[in-house]
Amino acid sequence: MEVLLHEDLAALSDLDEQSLLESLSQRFRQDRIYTYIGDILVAINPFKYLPLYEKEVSESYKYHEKTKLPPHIFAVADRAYQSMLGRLATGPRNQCIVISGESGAGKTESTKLLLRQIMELCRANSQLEQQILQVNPLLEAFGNAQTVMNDNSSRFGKYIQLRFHNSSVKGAKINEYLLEKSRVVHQDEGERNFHIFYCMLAGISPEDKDMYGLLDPTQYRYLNGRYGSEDIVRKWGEKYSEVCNAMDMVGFEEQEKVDMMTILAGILSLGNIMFEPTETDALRVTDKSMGWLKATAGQFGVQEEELLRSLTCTLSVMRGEAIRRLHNQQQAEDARDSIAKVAYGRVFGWIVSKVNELLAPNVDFDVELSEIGILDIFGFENFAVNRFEQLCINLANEQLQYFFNHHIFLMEQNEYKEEGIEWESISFKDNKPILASDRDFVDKLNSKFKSSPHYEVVRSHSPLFTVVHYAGKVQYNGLGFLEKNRDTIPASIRSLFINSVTPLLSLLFLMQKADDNFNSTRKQSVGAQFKHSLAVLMEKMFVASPHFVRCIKPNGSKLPDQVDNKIVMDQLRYNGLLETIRIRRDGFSWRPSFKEFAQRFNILLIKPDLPLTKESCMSILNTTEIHGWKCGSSRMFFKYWHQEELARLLERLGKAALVIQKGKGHKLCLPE
Ligand code: AOV
Ligand code: MG
Repeated sequence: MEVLLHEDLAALSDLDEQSLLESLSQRFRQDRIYTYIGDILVAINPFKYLPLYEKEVSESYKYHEKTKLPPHIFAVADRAYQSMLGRLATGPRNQCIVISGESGAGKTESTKLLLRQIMELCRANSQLEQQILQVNPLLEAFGNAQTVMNDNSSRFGKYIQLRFHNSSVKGAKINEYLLEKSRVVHQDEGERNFHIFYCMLAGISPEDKDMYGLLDPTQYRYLNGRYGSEDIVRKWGEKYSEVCNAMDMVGFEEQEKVDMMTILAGILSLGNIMFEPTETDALRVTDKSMGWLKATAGQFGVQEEELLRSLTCTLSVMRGEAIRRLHNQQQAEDARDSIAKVAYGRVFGWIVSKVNELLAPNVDFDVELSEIGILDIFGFENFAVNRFEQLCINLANEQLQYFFNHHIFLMEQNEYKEEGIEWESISFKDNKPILASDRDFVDKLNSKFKSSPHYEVVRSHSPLFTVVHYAGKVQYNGLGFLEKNRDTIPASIRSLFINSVTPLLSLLFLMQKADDNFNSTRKQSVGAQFKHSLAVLMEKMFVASPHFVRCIKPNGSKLPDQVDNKIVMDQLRYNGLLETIRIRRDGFSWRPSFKEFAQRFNILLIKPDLPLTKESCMSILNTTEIHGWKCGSSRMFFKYWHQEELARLLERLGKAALVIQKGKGHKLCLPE
């Protein structure tokens, strides 16, 4: 049926939930994973290789007309790039591409494809281009891990800002959000630690293995004593060379790499240190793990006694007197785990800042750069046990959904009202209340939110509570929330590392000290910091022109060629896709002010000194064959396809001007 194969769902006259699902799954069964809703791209994860990204395909989507080629992620790249340069119907502006979808829906793969295609579009400086492309494998190795929902799940969020001067890329900047550090010391059933540990163990040469003091992978408690089949190990080995290669390309120095691997080896050894009580109050390291203590001290480049001290007791200063409090077994284990987490977190943070240093645009201070940002966060998650990390991750997704709602529904419909455009309002599920009420999520949740429709009190001995998210209910376990939210490191641990003979390790903790002095005395909680960084991100995104990619997961088993109707329907519903189709079909997604429009298109009337008024806009449009636009009190209202039509007219005019120049003043004729 022709209708079912439609490439742009916003062009369909009437669509209900069921036929939307059928349209998408019918297309999916023919390996057409991409579909437009107006200017929004829906992408269904194929979970298999598709010949969609070859060189020829990439070429064909460069500077193409949207309607001439099937929907594609490369088309989004093209549109963002052309819009940034002001080559489409609007003047040049910063752009952002917002990719959303639940865990395993294909956000990170889409991000990589977008980056690749944008680099293809701006071919300028091949070394910088390679550096930018290598950042992803590097960050993925350290920041991704296998979860039950995705074998390559991003355990951090990232916003990649590509910086351009005119049409060529000049540099890039990565912002990272909330790495899930707890994974270093604990993984639930069916999950793994960060990829880099397995890659390192599989790919390292025997000599290096000795040098770093690495032993058999099954020995390490932080890896749950699990490794992998021969096949998997071979793949990890290959990945390790890729990561090393990426580090070289991006510009890391040999010594920095060695230090990094040594710290990782130290983290693994540290995890094997176990404690037992003695007859006195004191605690001691078990005989069996004395070797691990020694190994850790060696790998971290610190004194063994000092390491032991920071594990077994806390030093505090009271009225000028140093007081030593001995740890019990639990406290010692917590201290061990927090050292591991903080060391790993620092290495990751350092990689990101080093990448930013290496990729910073090398231009004069006064050169104005434009930007395309790509947002790839961790998708919505609902596991058997949901902890502090899941709450933060899901909160970030709420924020994104809000951004989408704001742009697609709120802003647009408000403008219709303000400008007197007749409009039958489309309702959407507003998720703002949940964002407004998260302020003190760690404590007093029950008393505070018991009457909220987005919150459910759970009657249980464990500290459980349920949040009704836009994407479904998730029950969280509050155990460990406070500690994770605080995330402080004892001074003794900091000074332990500052004194390390491993230059990188001491640098990582010196950096923190400088930060602390700078940031006044009050340290923000993890939740507060995260909220703050999200707010900064949103601010940045609100002033750019957004492009949306909505990723959909076809089934819960990571399998190709299978559509689970319930799973897909849930996503269509909570993404608000049906409402999106309606607003794109009936609405006016492009709304330039009279001034903006007249300035840009007065050339169609060949009258450069046209006043920038409503009347001028109308006369410009009356010379074209464009229909269906409306006029408000201060701006014009266009359908999403009008932008392309007008851009095409401009382009034809540009070509015509060339013809005139060549023919020395023949009469104006638009080439077909
Ligand atoms: P995510 O980023 O959305 O999840 P990924 O982008 O990592 O999801 O995709 C998960 C897996 O799906 C990938 O590892 C691929 O195997 C497969 N996949 C995704 N897109 C494609 C594609 N276009 N072609 C072929 N295979 C694909 V998470 O990071 O978990 O939220 O935190
Ligand atoms: Mg991802």
